[in-house]
Amino acid sequence: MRTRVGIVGAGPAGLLLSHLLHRNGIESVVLEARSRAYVENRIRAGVLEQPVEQLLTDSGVGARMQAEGLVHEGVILRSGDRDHRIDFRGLTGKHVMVYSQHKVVQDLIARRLADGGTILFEAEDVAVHDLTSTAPTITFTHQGRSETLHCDIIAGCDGFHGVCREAIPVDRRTYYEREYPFAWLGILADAKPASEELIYASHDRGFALLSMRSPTVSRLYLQCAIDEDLANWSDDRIWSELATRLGQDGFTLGDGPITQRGITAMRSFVVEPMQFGRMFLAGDAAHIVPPTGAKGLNLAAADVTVLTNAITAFHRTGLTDALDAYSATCLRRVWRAQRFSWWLTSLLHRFHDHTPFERKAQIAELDALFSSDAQSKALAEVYVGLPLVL
Ligand code: RFL
Ligand code: PHB
Repeated sequence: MRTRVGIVGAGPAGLLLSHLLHRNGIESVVLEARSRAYVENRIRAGVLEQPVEQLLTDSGVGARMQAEGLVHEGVILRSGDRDHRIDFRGLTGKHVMVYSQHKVVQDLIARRLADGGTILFEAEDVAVHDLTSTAPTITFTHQGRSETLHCDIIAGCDGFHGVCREAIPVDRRTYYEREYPFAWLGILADAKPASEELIYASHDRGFALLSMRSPTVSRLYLQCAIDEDLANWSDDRIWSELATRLGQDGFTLGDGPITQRGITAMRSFVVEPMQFGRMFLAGDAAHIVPPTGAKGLNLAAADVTVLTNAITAFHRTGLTDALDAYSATCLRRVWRAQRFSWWLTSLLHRFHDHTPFERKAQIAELDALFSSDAQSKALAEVYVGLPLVL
């Protein structure tokens, strides 16, 4: 088999890249380890920055998002009995869109297939080769047959646990990493969201987040121990802990059947550079942010925008300048999002290794944010989304 761009991974990064390349007349093949049903139902992110919403709309895959997505013009930060609303519209003129990642994935798959694109699901034993040559290859097994995909360029969009990043020789890459001493327990529930806007709550018992997927489906998270056992969390215990941490006079959470639950580790991670020879990493394959800033999916969209531009320039002129600059171009925005996600995580969570002094300083920092338009605006500017290409 031969194609111009071999893409490993049919998450948001790989699918959007394939779609954007197609719009520029560049052919690609996507190889995905999981089944179509699996990737289309994997519950993950829910907040799209305005530039990402715009990208999906402008590239012709935004119709369902515009019909079903929820426009949010602010978020609420809650600390004890104090609320502070970050007014996105007032502070930046922008908003975010609450729309499930798995629907973005469904929309992109439907569109790629309608446009005649090739996505090979359940591709096994995917491996990348000859990365420093001008003719790299990907080997894999599909429907029991061993295949070799010859390409000009490989895009490693295979997420944090994929194979592409690890194919970069150890002495040609640097990992920057931070782990956090807690995790998130997340649920999806058939319950009307108790607030029209997201609530990020800093509480003595730990952080909690109220989010949503639709006017009838709530998405809620609790800070929990890193080695938390889900079996210890009955539905009653989850709802009661959420009510305690999100609770305030006059605020009732409401409840309903929990339809999904899971534990998410919290990590900050970047590989530099995000490229090796003719292979380019995008999305979670190259970087992970803790979910507090809602940046992961959005960063993936920014990376593939830069990569599409670079591949298109190469395709049209034969020049590799933009490809050579890919990593440096992406990393500027990646590190801005890393800093933001780390900072918001540090501000809102309980750290059990904090000294009393550090805890007091954390509360004072929240107080300063709640009292300052300037600080609120700085938060809002990054939350609604920096330009996709900095
Ligand atoms: P993905 O989505 O992990 O897709 C990678 C794909 O590669 C496949 N794969 C392979 N395919 C072939 N061969 C192999 N060897 C392969 N190995 C892996 C995988 O099956 C998969 O289909 O990475 P991508 O495309 O880079 O997208 C990144 C986003 O998924 C991720 O950053 C976000 O979900 C993070 N995230 C959030 N991001 C936001 O922007 N806003 C949010 O509100 C938000 N909330 C979240 C989140 C992530 C969460 N979890 C579960 C980690 C909330 C949570 C709870
Ligand atoms: C979500 O709705 O899943 C969500 C929202 C905001 C975040 C993280 C996750 O910061």
